[in-house]
Amino acid sequence: MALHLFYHPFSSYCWKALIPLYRAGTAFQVRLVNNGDAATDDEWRRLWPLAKMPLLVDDGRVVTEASIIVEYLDRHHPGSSPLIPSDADTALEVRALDRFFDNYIHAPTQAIVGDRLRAPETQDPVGVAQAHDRLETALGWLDAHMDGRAWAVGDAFTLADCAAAPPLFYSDWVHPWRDRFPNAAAYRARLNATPEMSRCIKDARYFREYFPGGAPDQD
Ligand SMILES: N[C@@H](CCC(=O)N[C@@H](CS)C(=O)NCC(=O)O)C(=O)O
Repeated sequence: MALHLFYHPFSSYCWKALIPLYRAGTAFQVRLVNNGDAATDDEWRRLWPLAKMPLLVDDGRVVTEASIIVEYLDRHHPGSSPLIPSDADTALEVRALDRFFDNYIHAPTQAIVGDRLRAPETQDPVGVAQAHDRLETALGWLDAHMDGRAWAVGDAFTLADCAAAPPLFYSDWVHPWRDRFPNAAAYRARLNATPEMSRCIKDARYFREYFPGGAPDQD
């Protein structure tokens, strides 16, 4: 099989790449990393020394960064509806929202989780407080943006929604927010109910006990 995805089922950025694969029903070779298989981990690090997942390899072509993987899949292994709109200005809006979700929802969520993995003497309470503030501001903006909308941009599911679904899922675990931002919460629920996200959530359930600080007993 030509298409290989190096990933872990519990990784939020990997969900972002899995969503378009599942949507399109694209067959791919599962390459589980950080899961006890040293040979696969070595191959992953050799292909991408920064050792970030997801990593896509298509017939030897290495594709890094989740946003680029989604765009690559949309171009080379498309589903029935495009994830990047054909209208150039709408495509810019989609990419802007993709950056919003990565930089202002995903990054602070990762910062809070990452801090929990540090030894107490190297923890960074100031950075964690800033991450909570950043999340609160970003979610407030998103709540107003989602008023009257089903998806992040226009009427169709796009790259922006692939970017939104994983960090909206996990951010609520570390910074419970759903009662304060009802439009964003309804959007999160809509995303979680898609077949692709339902599959990601189900496949990751086994790993929940490893969530730093403990996973809440809810999706
Ligand atoms: N900018 C990267 C971020 C990917 C990322 O942070 N992936 C995490 C998992 S969610 C990872 O690789 N963690 C492993 C590590 O940092 O060692 C992207 O968009 O793909």
